[in-house]
Amino acid sequence: MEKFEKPILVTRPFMPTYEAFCEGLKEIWDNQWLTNNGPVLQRYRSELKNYLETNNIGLFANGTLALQIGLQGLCIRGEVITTPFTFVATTHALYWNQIRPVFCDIEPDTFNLDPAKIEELITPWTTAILAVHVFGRPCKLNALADIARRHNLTLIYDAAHAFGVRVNEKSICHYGDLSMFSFHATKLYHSIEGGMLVFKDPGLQNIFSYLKNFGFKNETEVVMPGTNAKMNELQALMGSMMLNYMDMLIEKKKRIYEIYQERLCDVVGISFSPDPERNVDYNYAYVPALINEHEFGMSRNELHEKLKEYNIFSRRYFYPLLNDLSCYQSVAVSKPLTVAKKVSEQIITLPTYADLSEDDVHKICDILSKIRTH
Ligand code: T4K
Repeated sequence: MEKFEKPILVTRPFMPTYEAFCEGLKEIWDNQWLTNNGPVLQRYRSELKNYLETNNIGLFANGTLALQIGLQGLCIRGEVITTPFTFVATTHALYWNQIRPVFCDIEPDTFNLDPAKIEELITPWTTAILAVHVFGRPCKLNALADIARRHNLTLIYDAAHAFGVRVNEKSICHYGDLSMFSFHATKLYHSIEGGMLVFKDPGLQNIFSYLKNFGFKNETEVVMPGTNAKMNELQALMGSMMLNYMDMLIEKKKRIYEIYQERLCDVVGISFSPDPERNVDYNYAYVPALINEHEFGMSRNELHEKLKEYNIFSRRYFYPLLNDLSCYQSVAVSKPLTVAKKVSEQIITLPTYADLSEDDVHKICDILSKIRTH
């Protein structure tokens, strides 16, 4: 089988046309206003409020800074129960706030924090749960809310992958005390770089605004030692334009996901998570698959390398587990992370992006089947 002529990457950002973006840039040039809560950002914030049906949002330069500021604004301290199966930024945000991460195992089907394993990790120092909707799959929202309520813990979601996901016909941002969304270029929906916090307590609005702008309350008053985490006008323009494409993007990614599932469900050694529950409108942001080495006849790592021979660049999101990274090896792990370890060794995320053609998805499936047979 022929290799792809051009590299097939795990993702490519969707973009409005060059002409349309330039048209939008005119307003920014006319305004001579590039950042610091400019008019395009203000308009974009209103659009997002309508889209998400909430007033309590804050926009940031990226998701990592948003999460750091979210934790800081909520005054989270001590220990936070979180997942080791996520992007490094989740745990980094805890560390930047001098919070100790307590890693908890995950569920084998959703790859999200396992609610059944959280309570045994709660200590007098536990202040919050930081769960991640991994690959946009919603966590067990009711179970987590119940644990948080019974133990008086703040419930925070890293929803970096979950923009566009709805549960019970409302945006996933409405669950928990605070959710962080990443608008990075590699996400289904993006603003080049960007991040958003959505929160329950409207009183946090001012605190987040101060924290992302050096702590300025007005020209002369600095009320807290903030940082610089502002979203600029070009990011806001991209984010605003991209909102118009949300339905199309989800539809395209859904079709790609379905082709992979239909074509690969019979390939021995490759498996997918069960479909999300019926009350979930999923965003199909990623295509994660598990490779069972014994059944597939090749390890996940070998497959990841083999695909490169065909010019296909899959990714191993998320491997290694965070507790195995050199920077987090000193974090004590008190309970086994058996499921997380296994998933992290078997996971492979396959290419998916809006302008990946259906023919190319079929070809990737043909190549995977061929590799399995040989
Ligand atoms: N929490 C979670 C759970 C997250 O997944 C993330 C970010 C965060 C927090 C933090 O949010 P941000 O601060 O990033 O807003 C990528 C992204 O950089 C990162 O945003 C994302 N998660 C993570 C899962 O994936 P890398 O290191 O894999 O990116 P990179 O540069 O290797 O790009 C991936 C693929 O996309 C490559 O094949 C190249 C292609 N690509 C990339 C860019 C940037 C393009 O074709 N065009 C582009 O412009 O981390």
